Amino acid sequence: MNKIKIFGSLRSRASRCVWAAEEAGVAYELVAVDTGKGEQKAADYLKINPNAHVPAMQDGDLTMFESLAINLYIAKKSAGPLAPKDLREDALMTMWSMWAITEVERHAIEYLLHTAIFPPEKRDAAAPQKALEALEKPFAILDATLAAGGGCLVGGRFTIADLNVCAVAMWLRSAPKEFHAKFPHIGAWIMKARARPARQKIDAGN
Ligand SMILES: N[C@@H](CCC(=O)N[C@@H](CS)C(=O)NCC(=O)O)C(=O)O
Repeated sequence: MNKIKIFGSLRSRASRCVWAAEEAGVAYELVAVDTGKGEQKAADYLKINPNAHVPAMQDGDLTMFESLAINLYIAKKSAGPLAPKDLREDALMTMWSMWAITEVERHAIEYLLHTAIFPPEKRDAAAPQKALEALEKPFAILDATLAAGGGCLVGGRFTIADLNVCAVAMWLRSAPKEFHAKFPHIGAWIMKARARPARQKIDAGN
């Protein structure tokens, strides 16, 4: 089987795609694009991802951007347990992936920017609390869904829906324990996901 190419680094959202490829058993090559050096703006890379972001993915003549869409593709390419087994599961896995990006990621990134990424002088002291408040509603929905689904989002097994949502929810790992205490099912689900051999490989390489 030809290797798919994943562009980026394990310190970027490309790690989500590497995690998916490892879980799915899809052969891949991680092609280094270092955003710290501005390599996402190089003319050759812009032909692959005109958004000047990582990750991007190439499989033969298919080129994709958007990490969670790439992951849905990787799961379906593998046709294993990570992938939807029918149209209904496909619909739900797409729904959860879009939900993670629209309802969770924008607040999670605000939290990270103002607690870790921005230099201290650029941080807004009120932003982390505001982000956590905005996350209460989506996290309550996620927590209740996991409680009802036996610790999984779709189909009673670990799927690309869990991986995609978890990869985003993990960004809140440094949030205060009072925040996490409100969502015990999310905490248990993230711990289980982190213990998966495919995820451990990513964390070890990071
Ligand atoms: N929605 C995109 C976001 C991609 C994104 O913003 N990637 C970051 C790295 S994690 C990036 O390329 N940053 C460099 C830049 O924006 O110049 C996805 O999930 O793939």
